[in-house]
Amino acid sequence: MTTYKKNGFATNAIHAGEEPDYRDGAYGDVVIPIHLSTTFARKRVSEPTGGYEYTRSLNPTRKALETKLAALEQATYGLAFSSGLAAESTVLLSLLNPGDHIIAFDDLYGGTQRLFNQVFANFGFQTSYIDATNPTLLEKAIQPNTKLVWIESPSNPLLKLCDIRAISEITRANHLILVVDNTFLSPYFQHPLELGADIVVHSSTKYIGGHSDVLGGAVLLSNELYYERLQFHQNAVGAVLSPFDSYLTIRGLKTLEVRMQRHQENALTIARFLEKQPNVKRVIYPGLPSHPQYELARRQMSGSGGVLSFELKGDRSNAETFLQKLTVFSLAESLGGVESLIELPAAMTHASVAKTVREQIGISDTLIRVSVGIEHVNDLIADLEQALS
Ligand code: P1T
Repeated sequence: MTTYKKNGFATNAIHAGEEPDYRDGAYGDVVIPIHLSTTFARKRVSEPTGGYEYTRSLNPTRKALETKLAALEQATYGLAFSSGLAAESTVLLSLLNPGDHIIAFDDLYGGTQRLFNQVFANFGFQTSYIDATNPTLLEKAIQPNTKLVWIESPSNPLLKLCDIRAISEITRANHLILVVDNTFLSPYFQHPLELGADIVVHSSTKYIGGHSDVLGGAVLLSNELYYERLQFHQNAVGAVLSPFDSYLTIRGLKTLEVRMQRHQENALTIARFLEKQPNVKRVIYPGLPSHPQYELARRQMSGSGGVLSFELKGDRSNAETFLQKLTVFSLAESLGGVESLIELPAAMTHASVAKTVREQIGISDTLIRVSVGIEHVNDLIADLEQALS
C-alpha cells in the first residue's frame, strides 16, 4: 500500500497503481496489462507467485484499479466490485449484524433504498430514513442498536446536500460508522474521508468509468480493521470486478479530471438556461446561487458536478412529451457518462420508491433528472430548446 497524496489529481489518475515493472523478465508496460488468468501457479506450496493465488481473492489488474481509486479518494485502501450495489451490499454484510439499525438519508438512489428495505430487512437489519440535510434530526434518530449512517451528497435525484463534517462529528461521538456515497461528484470534486466519513462508496458505473460501458462499484477507506473485514467478504461473497472491467475502469479514470471539468461547465450553462425558461418551474443544481445549500456546496465541494434536476410546469404527460422530443439527450437511466442522459425519476430510477414517499421528499411526476455530458453545449441547449417549445 502506497500513499500518493503529494501528487496532483490527474497525475495520480494516470499513474497510481500502474508504475512500469522494470524487474528482470518484465516488459515495462506503461499501462497495466489485463491479467485474465483466473489462477496463478506457484513454484512451491507455501509461496504464491507475486502474492496472487486466485482472481476472486486478488488479481493484478483489479489491484491496480483499487490502488488508483484509493489514491484519488485519499484513502489507504480500495476495493473494486462488480457493481455499486455489490459494493454497498458488501459494506453492510461486513460491518453489521442482524438486529443492527441503520439511519439513512431519505433521498438516496432508489436501488439503495430497495437494498435496505427489500433485501437486508429480510435478514433483520432495520433502516430509518431521515432528512439528513438537518444534522439534528440524525441525533434524534439514534437508537441503542444504531450502528451505521448512510448518506449521499449530493443526493439522487434531488441534489440535496448533507453537511458531512457536521454529521461525522455526531457519528464519531456516538461510535457510528459513517458511509458516504460519493458517486455524484466523483473523487475529483469531493473527499468525504477528509470531511470525517469512515467509508466512501461509489457506483463506478458513473463518472469513474465515464463511458457508459462498464458496470462497477468501489469502496474506499483508511480503517484497517474495516478493510480486513471487507476484503474477507469481498472474497467470500465473490462480487468482484472482472479483469477486463477493471481495465476499462482504469482507462476511464485517466481522463476523470478533464471530463469532470467539462461536465460541470456544461451543467452550469444548462442550469442557467433552464432557469430562464417560462415552462420550467424550478431548477436544482448545487452550482446555482438559488440552490438552498449553495454556501455548503462552496465549502464542502470543489465543484458542482454534472447532474441537475428540474421540474416542468404541467403534468406527467407534458414531461413525457418533452422527453420524447429530445434527440441529442438519450432517455435513459444512469449518469456520469460522456453522453448526455435524461430521465424521469418517478417512472424510472426511483419507481421502486413508494409514491407517497416520493411525494413527501419532492420527487414529483414532472421532476426530470439530467446527466449533462461533454458534447458541445450549444447542441445540448438547442435540443432542450426545441423540446421545451
Ligand atoms: O448501478 P450500480 O453500479 O449498481 O450502482 C448503484 C448506485 C449507487 N449509488 C448511486 C448514487 C447511484 O446513482 C447508483 C446507480 N444509479 C443509477 C443507475 C441511476 O440512474 O441513478
